[in-house]
Amino acid sequence: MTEITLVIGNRNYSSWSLRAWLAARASGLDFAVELVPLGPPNRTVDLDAHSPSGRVPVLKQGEFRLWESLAIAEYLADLAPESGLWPADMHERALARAVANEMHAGFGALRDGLPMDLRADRPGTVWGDDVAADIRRIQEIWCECRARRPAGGPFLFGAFTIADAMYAPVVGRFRTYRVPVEGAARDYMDALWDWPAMAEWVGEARVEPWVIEDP
Ligand SMILES: N[C@@H](CCC(=O)N[C@@H](CS)C(=O)NCC(=O)O)C(=O)O
Repeated sequence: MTEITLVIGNRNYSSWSLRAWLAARASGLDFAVELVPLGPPNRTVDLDAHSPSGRVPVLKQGEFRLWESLAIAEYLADLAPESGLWPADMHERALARAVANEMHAGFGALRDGLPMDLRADRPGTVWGDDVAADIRRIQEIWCECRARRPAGGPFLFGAFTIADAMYAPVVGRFRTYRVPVEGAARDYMDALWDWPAMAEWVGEARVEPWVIEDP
């Protein structure tokens, strides 16, 4: 197979890159990583040279370019159908797609109000009603998925799927901003945070040199 390269942004800040990278890891496929530092004053590369949308992540394979984290994850699932990136059961798969899409298309208040900054610890952050509504809905999704007691692991549909990749940056945000989370939602958060691929990404984020003052 032609080599796959995933172009990502700074691990500490680039939540969409994290999603695609986790999906790539879970696919079991070999892939290379090219990191383009984002944000002033770190940016030295024109993203348009890599990405039709001017955004990361981008998957490169030969001449092929694929942007949009969810499309990248879908492509990886097609390349590695045995990896379980989507649940095998048709109804579970449909639900996994629904919650993954809900994240990809929504929760703008949370994404704007509590930006991903994995290294940071920001107790005392105050957020508005729109962010609180996003936080409530996300915990509802997590608890409903876990309440169905999916077999195969501690994730939303049991074993790790693209749905978990989509929510991984939210776990980082909830930790950074000390969002109160209890019960099944807390167990899910802890499992995702401790997942070896997530721990590897966070470890690398901690030692990155770049700082974005206002992510
Ligand atoms: N909907 C896109 C969002 C991609 C996106 O917004 N990426 C950010 C980094 S997390 C970016 O490239 N920003 C451009 C910049 O910082 O200049 C996806 O799912 O991949």
